Amino acid sequence: MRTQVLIIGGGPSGLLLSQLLEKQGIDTVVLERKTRDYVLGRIRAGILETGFVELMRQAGVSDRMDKECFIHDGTVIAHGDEQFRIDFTALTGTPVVVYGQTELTRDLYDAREASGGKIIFEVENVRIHDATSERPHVTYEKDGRELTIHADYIAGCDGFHGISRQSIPVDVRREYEKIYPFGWLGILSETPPVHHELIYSSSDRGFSLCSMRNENLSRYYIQCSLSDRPSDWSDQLFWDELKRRMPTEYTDRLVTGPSIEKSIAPLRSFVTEPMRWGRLFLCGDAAHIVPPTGAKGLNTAASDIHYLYHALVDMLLDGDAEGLERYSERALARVWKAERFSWWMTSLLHRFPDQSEFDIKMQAAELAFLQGNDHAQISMAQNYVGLPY
Ligand code: RFL
Ligand code: PHB
Repeated sequence: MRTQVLIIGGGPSGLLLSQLLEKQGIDTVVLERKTRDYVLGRIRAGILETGFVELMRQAGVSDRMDKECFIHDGTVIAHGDEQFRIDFTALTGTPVVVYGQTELTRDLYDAREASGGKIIFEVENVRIHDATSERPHVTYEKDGRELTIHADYIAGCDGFHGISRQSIPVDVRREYEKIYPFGWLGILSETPPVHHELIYSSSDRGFSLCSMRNENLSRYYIQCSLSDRPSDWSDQLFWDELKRRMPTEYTDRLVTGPSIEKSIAPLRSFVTEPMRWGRLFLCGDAAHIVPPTGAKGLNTAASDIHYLYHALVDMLLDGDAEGLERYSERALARVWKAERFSWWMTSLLHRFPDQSEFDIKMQAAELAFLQGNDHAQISMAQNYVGLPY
């Protein structure tokens, strides 16, 4: 088989790239290790920058999102019993959009399937060959048979644990990493959200976040120990701990109920450089990870897709290679800013095991400064709603 762009990974990055390219008449094949239902079972991002929403519109897959999403003009930041609101729209002219990664991925799968898109599920042993030559190809196994696809270009959209990044020789790759000494325990529950906007809370007992998917579906997180297992936390224990970490104003209003999903995510910052090796281009979590505190992971994947999509269109339709040549540099310039913001929000709002009394005072002073200073709020809001592409 042969295709113009072979995409490894059928998560949001790979599907969005495939959908955008096919709309321009560029042929793609997507290889996905899992089943569609498995991919849709992963509960992840909830907050989209408007740049992402715009890409979904360009890809022609925004109808349901435009109807069902929620626009958030701001967010609440709480510390102890103090709280303040960052008004994104007043400070930057731009809100953020609440629409779950699960729904967005479902819309992308539906669109690819409706237009006969080639997505091959349950592939194993994907290997990239001759990425630095004019004729790269990929081999994989499906139902016990080995198959080969030749491509002009390969997009590595296979997430943090994928094979694309690992295919780049170690002497070419430079990796930067920070592991945080805690995780997030998240639950999804069919209850109305406690507040119409998100509440990010820093408390003596650790961080918590009240988020949502719709009027009757709430997403809550609490900072937990890396050694915790979801089974250590009954629903009752989770709700009790969440209440202790929220401002008391909200605890009486919190509607609790059975969790329909419960999972723990470790927190990590990670970047690999460069994001290109010959004809292989890395996108999204395959190249970088952020802790979820700034809601930047999926949104940074989207900016990679924006740069790569335009670069591939310029090359394949007009023979202009400039975008591909500069892809890694352009993508990384934005990635590092999202890394900085996510690290900053994480450092500001969590309790660290080795924190001194001084460190805690520094966090409190920084929160007080953010609360009282318009310039600090503008900077936070600009980063949260998304820096320009
Ligand atoms: P994904 O979603 O991991 O998809 C990669 C796909 O590749 C497949 N795959 C392979 N396929 C073929 N061959 C192989 N060898 C393969 N290896 C892997 C996998 O099965 C999978 O289907 O990466 P992608 O597409 O780059 O998307 C990235 C986002 O999923 C991620 O950045 C976000 O979920 C991060 N994130 C958030 N991002 C935001 O922008 N806003 C948020 O509010 C937000 N909240 C979150 C988050 C991530 C979280 N967790 C669980 C880490 C909240 C949480 C709790
Ligand atoms: C979510 O709703 O899952 C969510 C929202 C904001 C974040 C992280 C996760 O910063």
